[in-house]
Amino acid sequence: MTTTRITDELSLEIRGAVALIRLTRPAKRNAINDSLVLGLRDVFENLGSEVKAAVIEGEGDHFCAGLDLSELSERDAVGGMHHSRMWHKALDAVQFGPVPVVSALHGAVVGGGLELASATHIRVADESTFYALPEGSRGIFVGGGGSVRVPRLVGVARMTDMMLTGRVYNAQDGERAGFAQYLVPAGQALAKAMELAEKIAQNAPTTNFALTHVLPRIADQTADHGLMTEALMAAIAQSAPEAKERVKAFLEGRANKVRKD
Ligand code: 1HE
Repeated sequence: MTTTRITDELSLEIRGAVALIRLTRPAKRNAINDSLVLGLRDVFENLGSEVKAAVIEGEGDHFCAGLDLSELSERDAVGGMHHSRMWHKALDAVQFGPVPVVSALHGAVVGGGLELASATHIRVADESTFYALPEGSRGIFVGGGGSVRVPRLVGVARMTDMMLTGRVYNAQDGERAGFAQYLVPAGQALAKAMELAEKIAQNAPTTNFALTHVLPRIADQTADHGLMTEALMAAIAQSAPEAKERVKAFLEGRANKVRKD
């Protein structure tokens, strides 16, 4: 296990085939300043080929308090647009990077913290988690991809309500609404996220690519175009030697069966 400090606010630990990326700014509730957002982009653009899956977590009592509001006041409109585009690049690097990403959530997952979580592919929340978009009450708007990604998780109506009224979702309601796919007891999000990431790391790389890069594009296409993209991806996936070997293993009784828990 090696831990590398990426910036003052971010560290990277390699645990076998899983990269564990940690927000390390607990005194400021892991609020995301420019250094942190650029660090996130750099980490995901430079993961080594030994890494097959990643986990993001936050140090301290909260996953992330969103944008560092202390950096907001100096920007004019043009500066604001470039700042938002910088977040877009960084969170695109998370969503469309080389590996599937699991976020381990606890405490506040708010504002830009929710935007970061929604750029990951699987969200595991513990019972202390809460979700909010306080941008509405601060007189601002989301700028880190939230208007694109959050409605895809929970719908436009819920996001509108959260921003207009300041509504906060607790962990249980948040899971039901679709913010997280997994809900675990307090303190267990990281362990569950690592378990899932280790499993994901064993998938065929073509499958992981199809799910992280192709599926979201298909979801944005018309049905007719989506079905064509699906056919192309299906043909590429099934023609890979690894797919043939995995199917053969099942037919010969050497692979796992599907079992309910
Ligand atoms: C911060 C930030 C921040 C905390 N920027 N400094 N996000 C928000 O509007 C959420 C603002 N934060 C909160 O509501 C609360 O801090 C929490 C619920 C997350 C945590 O509460 P608590 O009681 O544990 O901590 P605290 O005492 O409020 O904060 C501890 C310190 O962190 C304090 O600084 P200190 O120097 O007085 O110790 C806070 O000022 C600091 N801090 N959150 C800067 N966000 C790409 S666009 C995205 C747009 C957004 O994300 S807007 C939403 C911003």
